[in-house]
Amino acid sequence: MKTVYSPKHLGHSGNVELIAGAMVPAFEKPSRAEIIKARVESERLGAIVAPADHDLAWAKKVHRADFVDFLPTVYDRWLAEGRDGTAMPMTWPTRGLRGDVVPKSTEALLGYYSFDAGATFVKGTWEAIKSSFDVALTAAGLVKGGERAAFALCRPPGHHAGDAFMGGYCFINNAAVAAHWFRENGASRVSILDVDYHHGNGTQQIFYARDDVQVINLHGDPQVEYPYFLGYADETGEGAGTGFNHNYPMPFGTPWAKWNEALEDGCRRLASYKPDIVVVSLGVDTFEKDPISKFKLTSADYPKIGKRIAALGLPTLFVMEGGYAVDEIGVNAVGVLTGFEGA
Ligand code: OKP
Ligand code: ZN
Repeated sequence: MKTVYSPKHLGHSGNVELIAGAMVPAFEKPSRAEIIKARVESERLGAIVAPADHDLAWAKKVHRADFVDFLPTVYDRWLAEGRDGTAMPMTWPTRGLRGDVVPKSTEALLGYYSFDAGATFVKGTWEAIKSSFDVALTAAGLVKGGERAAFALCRPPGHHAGDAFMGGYCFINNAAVAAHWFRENGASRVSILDVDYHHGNGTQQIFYARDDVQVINLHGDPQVEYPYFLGYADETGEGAGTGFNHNYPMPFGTPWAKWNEALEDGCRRLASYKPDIVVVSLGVDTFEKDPISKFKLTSADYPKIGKRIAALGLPTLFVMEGGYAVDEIGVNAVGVLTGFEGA
């Protein structure tokens, strides 16, 4: 399968994050995508192609327009307020505060448009966000054009970003944008299968009331794992979307055998929905050595994930999400793809 990749992600670099009370270099760093790209090459997965420029109107189909328009302005506003380094919010309009009024200061706007401090900006961040969006839509175009599968090597990731909020390293929800694009380009039904360790709260929120995009999420139990405030099994959709959202929260320490039971159940629900396209939110932070996650999958398990997804027999778009064990991220992510191809 072809991989879509852009070096423009490299400018989203040098930012710090707040984790467990300390400022540290962000775990979501450029080497992640570079190592995956190198593995795509050494495994001869297929051609690596550059993305084409796409209109942000496609982002505004799943995100609020004012949110999308804010993103390119963030870092210049931050500098204009006399700051430098990493831009991040520190105040949020939670219960008891005015979440209905758009503020003016950059820090306040960052809080208004975020659910945590984890979507941080440096000078090259917007260009990286835009390239990640272009990568997803270019790869979607390959699948619509008849390829059985394509790999969108997106960075930054997207699945935590919702209609008008960013967070958790995510800004534009690349998988959601692509899923909706398929809906407007010939697909009647699209399934999103999110195998990242963290619940894809943004993807769930975007499609929660829709019956034309099914969302299936396998992840760490939100009672104890980020993003904490969404991802429970009783969240099954609302209105017309009732019955089209499926969550599989799992405890710390979950090994392949247990995780695979959830994958099987998710794939069974997916197949019975009879989608025209599958969009896989591909995170490999389920890995036993991931520095911020607590599942126990091994490198030998990733090809099995790809093989199971291939058995669905559907056109498939893989969209890169998380994975922070950088030394093994290429082996694990590309392992899913070669497992798919070999099946
Ligand atoms: C993004 B993706 C909790 C820290 C959480 C944010 C993690 C974002 C993961 N102790 N930090 O889903 O891989
Ligand atoms: Zn994750």
